[in-house]
Amino acid sequence: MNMFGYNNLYYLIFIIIILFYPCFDQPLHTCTSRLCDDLDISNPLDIANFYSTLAGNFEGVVQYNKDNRKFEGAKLNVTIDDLCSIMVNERLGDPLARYGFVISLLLDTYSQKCTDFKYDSMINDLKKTNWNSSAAEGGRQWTYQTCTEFAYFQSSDLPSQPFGHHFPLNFSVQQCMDIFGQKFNEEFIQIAVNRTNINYGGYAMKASKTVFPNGSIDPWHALSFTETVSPDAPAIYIDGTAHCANMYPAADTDPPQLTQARQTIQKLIGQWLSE
Ligand SMILES: *[C@@H]1O[C@H](CO)[C@@H](O)[C@H](O)[C@H]1NC(C)=O
Ligand SMILES: *[C@@H]1O[C@H](CO)[C@@H](O)[C@H](O)[C@H]1NC(C)=O
Ligand SMILES: *[C@@H]1O[C@H](CO)[C@@H](O)[C@H](O)[C@H]1NC(C)=O
Ligand SMILES: *[C@@H]1O[C@H](CO)[C@@H](O)[C@H](O)[C@H]1NC(C)=O
Ligand SMILES: *[C@H]1O[C@@H](CO)[C@H](O)[C@@H](O)[C@@H]1NC(C)=O
Repeated sequence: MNMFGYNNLYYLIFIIIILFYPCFDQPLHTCTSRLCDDLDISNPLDIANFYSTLAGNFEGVVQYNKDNRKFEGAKLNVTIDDLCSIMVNERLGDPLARYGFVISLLLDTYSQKCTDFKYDSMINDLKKTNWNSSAAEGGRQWTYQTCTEFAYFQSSDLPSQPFGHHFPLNFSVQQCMDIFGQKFNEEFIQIAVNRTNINYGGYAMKASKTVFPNGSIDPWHALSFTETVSPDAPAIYIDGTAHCANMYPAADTDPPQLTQARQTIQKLIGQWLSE
């Protein structure tokens, strides 16, 4: 089955027209790759950011799969099923070409003309402290927390994954230093993470009247409690949902286990408030 339920051939023609329509007034190669700039292979930080940005297309879709964030203006309506139906569709060309279709789909979804992979432009954006800058929506704050509390970096160090190995841990460390200052180096971050674990207890955390909900397809669940350790701090591991699914408004399309999780959380909070 394909994304729109049409016959595959019509679907292919439709996709080609949609994707290449903006190309008709420019050289085809600049359009099919849809890069904002030419890639300078002698610039390792651009290369790292290029690979990291491309992988980010998948990371974002997985993290936010089928969530109910529309109410807050979220534009992402592409799902894991959509990406998989493109990646297994041999009519779209070899796997690299299919990856290209995924990238185009995501650019269109976010109303972006091209992939901006320039390291310096990313750093300059994340340095902006004005409340009206795009980094103020959370990108800068989250990055600061990774550099000073968590180090939850999305790196390419895992050996068995398909996105290449060009954005290792030190690429994230480099960003901390370039955005916030040279003192935010690897040693600083390690000390900061140790401090966080001492403050909160890490996996030996002594929490009470706390619920730990997580979704099974949200990669972030790996950092949480997915099994109840203490009866006064239950874990709720929701089968088949993505990041923070239980925190968004309910919808008729929600799977029953998500509805159930919300009810359990509500009951627990009610119980704790009445104690
Ligand atoms: C997803 O959003 C894009 C851009 O906002 C829109 O053009 C497209 O029709 C939407 N697709 C679906 C399946 O809702
Ligand atoms: C954002 O705020 C700054 C400082 O208040 C102002 O100079 C700038 O023009 C604003 N930019 C936009 C895009 O509104
Ligand atoms: C990260 O480490 C790799 C391998 O040791 C090295 O080639 C690269 O230059 C380093 N990158 C940064 C940004 O320090
Ligand atoms: C951080 O904690 C780990 C584990 O307890 C320890 O091995 C490491 O030496 C600590 N590192 C720093 C920089 O304090
Ligand atoms: C569960 O995992 C933790 C650790 O990664 C995240 O911080 C939480 O946001 C997540 N919780 C939900 C509701 O998705």
